[in-house]
Amino acid sequence: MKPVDLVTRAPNTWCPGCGNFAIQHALKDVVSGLVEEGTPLERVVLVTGIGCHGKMADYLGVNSFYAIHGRTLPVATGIKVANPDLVVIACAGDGDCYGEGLEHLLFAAKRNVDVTLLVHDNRVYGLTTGQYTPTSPLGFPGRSTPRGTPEYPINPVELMIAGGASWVGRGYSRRLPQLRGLIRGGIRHRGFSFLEVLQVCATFYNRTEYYDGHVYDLDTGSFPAGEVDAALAAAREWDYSRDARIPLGVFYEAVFPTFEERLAEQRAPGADPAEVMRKLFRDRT
Ligand SMILES: Cc1ncc(C[n+]2csc(CCOP(=O)(O)OP(=O)(O)O)c2C)c(N)n1
Ligand SMILES: [Mg+2]
Repeated sequence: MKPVDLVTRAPNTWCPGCGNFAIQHALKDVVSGLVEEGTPLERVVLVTGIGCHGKMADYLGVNSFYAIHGRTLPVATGIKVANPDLVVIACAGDGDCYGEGLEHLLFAAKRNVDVTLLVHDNRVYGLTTGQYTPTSPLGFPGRSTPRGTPEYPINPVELMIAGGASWVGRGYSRRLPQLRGLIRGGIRHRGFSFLEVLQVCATFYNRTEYYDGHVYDLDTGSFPAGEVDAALAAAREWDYSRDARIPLGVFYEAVFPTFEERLAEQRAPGADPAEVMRKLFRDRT
């Protein structure tokens, strides 16, 4: 199967220059690579939220589910728990996932459900034409904040490391080869993979020049991806408002049993609940 086989015939309504095109290409290449390596396409499921990013469900020829705004992760979690053999990928927006769906994000990390989440972080409500989101910078002059938002943004990479996500990365829609590798790494990781993708919104918040001039790659050779303190320090290098270098790559990676594996252990015929709990406690520490 060639990557292009996964592009549907649905008319594409993303704006010219939208970073979603690159994310779509990266995802398409990675999924077709999985299929070449032997994963049947029927086992891949894409769940999206509502927003420009959500159109990925229309444009990628894989089994997909359009969740409602903010509810991408509960749907993805349900699919994975019901059928752990599936490869579940979720595409969410920053408004979708860091605003209305924030509690679901924290719970997906806490549970360590084996889902790969890509957040298309254009730092704006794209589909509803330009309101500020939780990652818009201080002073963002959006449609709903013409005088500039007086709120500080959240730093989702920091939040996810602190929230217990077992794989945390950041990519950029104009660094395509790296983005492919990050998506592949997130899918290979057994557990919750959180991939923040800085995405150019060509129409409402075009940060192309800024990102191009500030991103750099974490040194994968020497960066200790299993250490929370080092990961947090790297995540804090840029706070989504101030002028600073922006690290890209894998910040954190740890392996421990997934939500669905723990559920299966508890429910195994003849399992002793107290012994299962003792084992789970040992596995996590
Ligand atoms: C439950 C619910 N709340 C709000 C909306 C309105 N709504 C649709 S898309 C959107 C914002 C999308 O922004 P984001 O998630 O950042 O996605 P983008 O369009 O930027 O990709 C909102 C608020 C909705 N459709 N449903
Ligand atoms: Mg957005």
